[in-house]
Amino acid sequence: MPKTQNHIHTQRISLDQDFEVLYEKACEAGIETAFSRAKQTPVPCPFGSAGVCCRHCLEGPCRIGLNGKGPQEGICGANGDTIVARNLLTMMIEGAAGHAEHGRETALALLEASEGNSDYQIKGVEKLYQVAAGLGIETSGKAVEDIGKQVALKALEDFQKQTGVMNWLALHAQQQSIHKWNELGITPVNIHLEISKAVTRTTMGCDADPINLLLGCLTMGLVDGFGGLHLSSDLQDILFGVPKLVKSNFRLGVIKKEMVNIAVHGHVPLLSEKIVEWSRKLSGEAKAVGAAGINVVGICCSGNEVLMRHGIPAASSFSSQELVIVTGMLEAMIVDVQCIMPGIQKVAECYHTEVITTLPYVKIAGSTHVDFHTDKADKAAQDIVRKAIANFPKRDHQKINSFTGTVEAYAGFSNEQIIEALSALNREDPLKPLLDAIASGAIRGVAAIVGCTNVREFQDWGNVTVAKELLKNNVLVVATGCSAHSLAKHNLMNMQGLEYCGESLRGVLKAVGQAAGLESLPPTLHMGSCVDNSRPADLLTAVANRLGVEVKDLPAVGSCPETHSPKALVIGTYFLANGVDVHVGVNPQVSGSQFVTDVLCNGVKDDGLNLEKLFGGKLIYEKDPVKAAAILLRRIEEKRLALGLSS
Ligand code: XCC
Ligand code: SF4
Repeated sequence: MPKTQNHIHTQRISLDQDFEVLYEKACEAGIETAFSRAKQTPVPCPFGSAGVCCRHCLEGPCRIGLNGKGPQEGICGANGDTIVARNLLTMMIEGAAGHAEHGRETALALLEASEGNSDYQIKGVEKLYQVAAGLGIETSGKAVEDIGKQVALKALEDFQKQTGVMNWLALHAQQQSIHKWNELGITPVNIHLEISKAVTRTTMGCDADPINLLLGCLTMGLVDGFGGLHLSSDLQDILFGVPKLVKSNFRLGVIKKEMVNIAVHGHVPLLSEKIVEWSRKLSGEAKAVGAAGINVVGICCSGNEVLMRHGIPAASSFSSQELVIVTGMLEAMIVDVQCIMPGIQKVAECYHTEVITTLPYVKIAGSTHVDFHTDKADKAAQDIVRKAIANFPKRDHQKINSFTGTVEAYAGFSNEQIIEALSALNREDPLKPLLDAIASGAIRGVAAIVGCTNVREFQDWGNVTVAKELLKNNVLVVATGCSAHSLAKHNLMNMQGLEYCGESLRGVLKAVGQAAGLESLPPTLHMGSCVDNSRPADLLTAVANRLGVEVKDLPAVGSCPETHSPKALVIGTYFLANGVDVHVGVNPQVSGSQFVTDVLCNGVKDDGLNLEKLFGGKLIYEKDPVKAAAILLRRIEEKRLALGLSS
């Protein structure tokens, strides 16, 4: 397979045959999708790709000539290093802002639920107590709602406070790390302040020191990690409950011909939770129009959220989202925020599918809009589900493509679930079996495969290949986001995939799984959505604390083989700030500055900023997933050696 990869890449779009079929069908019908649009612009703009195009003021746009040829400064005198670093920071801001908004909306939802004027209740009481205790909130003798309100106010404080350290950073970070970040002056104070400051520093005539701009990127990484990921996951667990082991299905066979099919797409689970609830309650109405019931399927991280908590099956990751409509069996695609291709509307117009947007600041021209508020969530969800039901009789049966194949997958691996599974082996010290396995070398290290699928990449190939290479070499693999979707589809989250694991890893997975009442743990553990990258981070922190070392010392790596999103870049930066090596398989658009490339990837010798020296990890940009896995394995072995673990 690797030898023919390039050939496949130009001929095909996905490792998933079903999407190949739908892509051909779309092409034949003259329906444009992201895949066909990508083929129309086969070569991305070389200046943008190198990060040297600046549009920060009306004197420009300016661009730096590539390979030293042509102008080397913009009109204002900004050089290539500054422009590249500034553009990188702009991407970080976009990513962090998205996750921070996610966190803020969830915090408001918790506040409203606590005050009793909302359609939501607190379901994760145990998590609430745990988070409250971590924040130093007195809980004894207080009502759950009262504690919920205090926690929500603490979260909102992270968007307002003008001095000190973000509450959620203090809650989750290691002391040594905070100390390091303080010394570098990169510790965020509050989320909005840092985002606003970062936007300011990227504007024309402000920060023109590439080192300082890169430090600004790290601050955004911390804002994202603590104010976006951890804050969102914690509060979602409080509102909706902590995920537990679930079994579900992937691939297009999850769309059922006889059912009213509703796809939930986007990120914040406030909406999708209610859609799941009302789809169950209104199934009688679906029967009245001749359907067998209502079937909710997931796309992107909304899909991951309802998979983790309700076992809702998953239909598609990011890059193939439009093709789900081409099945001709989708009555509605309900979206909230992030990663929603505007292209879905045009595709939907070729079918009976209704695209329904739900947030006042995320609309798509031509789509239906139903405003979604937490105090009227039930009403909105009912309206939306009823719209889907009403569309069922409008199907064009000539245009239907149904698929029968599904792949079983386990998910729901919150840290709480992992600890519970491990504690079947050791009640007093649940982490010990994991630590022993790492120490003995039965598990060489831990890798988180995260991020997206990307229309310009051969879908699933990078994610699956990196995972298989690491599994073969006895690395414990966890996954989130659309990467998890790739792995699940290709049997890496069911027992069939155990054959890809090295013998000693397989032994550990079986021992833990059997103690917990399963045949084995699956080869890779689904830890949730992209904001749930907080979960592997927490797992690493727990392991490091238990060993009395720093996260940077652990044989742990992150890999983002097929990303498309600035969110993935900023998540990666959060892990870099914690000293974890991060692989990215897609051009991070910094090659226009040798300096920036060196700081991120190679280490700068005599300068003030050397990521690896300062934090302990670096960015690894490698397109070839097999080579990337080899580099990650090398890094794992280096860290094992430094820790004095068996070779
Ligand atoms: Fe978006 Fe989260 Fe990427 Fe998937 S993985 S394409 S960001 S949905 Ni986060
Ligand atoms: Fe050109 Fe400077 Fe304006 Fe950027 S900020 S567009 S480099 S003049």
